[in-house]
Amino acid sequence: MKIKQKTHAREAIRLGAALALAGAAGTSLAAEPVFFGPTAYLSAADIPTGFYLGGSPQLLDTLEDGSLDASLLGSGGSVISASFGGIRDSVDGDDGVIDGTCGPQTAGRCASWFNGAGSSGTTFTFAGSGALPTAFGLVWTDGFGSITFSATGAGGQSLGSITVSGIADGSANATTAEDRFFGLQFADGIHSISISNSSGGIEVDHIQYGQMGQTAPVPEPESWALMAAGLGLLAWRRRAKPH
Ligand SMILES: [Ca+2]
Ligand SMILES: [Ca+2]
Ligand SMILES: [Ca+2]
Repeated sequence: MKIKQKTHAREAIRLGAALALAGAAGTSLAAEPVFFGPTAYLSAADIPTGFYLGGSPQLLDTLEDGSLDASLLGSGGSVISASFGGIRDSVDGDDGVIDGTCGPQTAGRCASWFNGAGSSGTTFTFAGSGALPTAFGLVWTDGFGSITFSATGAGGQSLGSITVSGIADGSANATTAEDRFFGLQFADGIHSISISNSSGGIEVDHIQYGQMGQTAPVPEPESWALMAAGLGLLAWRRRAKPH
């Protein structure tokens, strides 16, 4: 009997921990910026799972029509296409084939956005009608050094930034294995996103926005196991309770 009581006490502690975890998951529903990336991106199929509600953006601007969509205001650079020659670097799939490049070999295709001064950065601001996007991202396709991605909210407030290094391959010849998606979800609305790199020019593509998908971080597998154990114990206790 004594041993059994001890076991119950231990299980009660486990149950308490599981419920505390569940509570913590609940509080994460409050609006906080969630950064996505950098993740490899060769076509729109590489948009991270859960980034958009329903899986698709409201706008995905490949820039292949030679201009930035009217719902976006771009500063720091401009759209470049065939006339720019061999150093333009578009998302790989924009020429219809994932083959490690999207550049000068494909006439009339493979447009991107280029800013010769990467350290001064490039900003895309939502200028459309209607509600601000709650998921906003782009694909960095070329540059040197470290990369910084940041965003602002509805009131112009900073939503934070991430800086990463070790991604740039040092080639300016439209190679795509280095290309990375950067994005941000923020339930209260995102006004603009900015990206810069520490030296040389910067090139981006697939500027995109929509409404955010997944609204809370997915618990780690151990947390799921613990919660399942807690719920299982609850069920057992209900069954075991004398009537
Ligand atoms: Ca290609
Ligand atoms: Ca493109
Ligand atoms: Ca590249």
